Amino acid sequence: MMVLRNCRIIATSILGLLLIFGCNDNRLAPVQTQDQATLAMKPPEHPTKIVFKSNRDGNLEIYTMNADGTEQTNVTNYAGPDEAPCWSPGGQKIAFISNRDDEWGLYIQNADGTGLTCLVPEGEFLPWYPHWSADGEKIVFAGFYDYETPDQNNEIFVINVDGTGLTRLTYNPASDGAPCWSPNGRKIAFLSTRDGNSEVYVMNADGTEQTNLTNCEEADDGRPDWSPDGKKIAFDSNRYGRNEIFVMNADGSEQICLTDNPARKRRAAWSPCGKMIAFESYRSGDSEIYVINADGTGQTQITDNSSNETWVDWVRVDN
Ligand SMILES: [Ca+2]
Ligand SMILES: [Ca+2]
Ligand SMILES: [Ca+2]
Ligand SMILES: [Ca+2]
Repeated sequence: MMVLRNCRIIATSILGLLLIFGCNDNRLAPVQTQDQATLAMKPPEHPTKIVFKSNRDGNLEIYTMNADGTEQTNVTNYAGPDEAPCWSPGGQKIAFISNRDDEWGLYIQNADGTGLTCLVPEGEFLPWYPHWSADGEKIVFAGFYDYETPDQNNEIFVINVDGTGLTRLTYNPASDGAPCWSPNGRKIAFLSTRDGNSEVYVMNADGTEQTNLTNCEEADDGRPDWSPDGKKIAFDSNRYGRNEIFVMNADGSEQICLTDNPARKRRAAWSPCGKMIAFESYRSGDSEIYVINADGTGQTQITDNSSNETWVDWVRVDN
């Protein structure tokens, strides 16, 4: 296994420009005329939004915000815990886990908090960790199969967003979780402890060919997230003694560390343009959302609140 460490933390103005103007690759091109300058200052055609969870209002709620940290909005406003949010493609809806009426379920609602529906009730699955497919038609999630039995362990399931077609993908006595669709929908990356500690795996969308990508026996590797072009996977790992953010090729080669400071960092999430990665970090004691360029430069704190801001997902919002 080749493990290359490439830890660079250099503040740059490029990240700030990207955060302000969104994910249009052309915005960093040289501006030579007034017309081009005017064009460069136009608002992005497709703004992006970040979703995360926080306990700032006294219990766990789901929040949305712009990628520069502005307009942080509580979109659940429910007295019970709301967890594990993810965007639908296009940012119109949010899937998340909530405990309502003393039962944990997988819920879907519009991004403004309206239209709440329960997709997967607690039942025998205890759903967790939803992730929406890029075609908008399916959600993959982790859940306990028959979780009230002594040998309970997490498995991965897929369900259509209309509630039909529930399918179990893993059959393994170890914990299987944190599933994430590839952008083309053909693969699912996930975590499993089947080889003795947490590793990032990949499988075909039908559950076949489950393959260990990280192969790092000395460490626990955390939540995978595919780059928008499908070529890279971001994840976190404690292989250097503390949780840092890593990227690797989608076949597991060239595992590179992007961060290097004492604070624990978790749950990487790519930006829609593939140039940045968001994550949670406890650098200031409690957790905040940070953003870093995909090459490890320009680490920037996005939230600033004495509560815990975690579990980030990032989407390009369709008009
Ligand atoms: Ca809540
Ligand atoms: Ca399992
Ligand atoms: Ca590992
Ligand atoms: Ca905080």
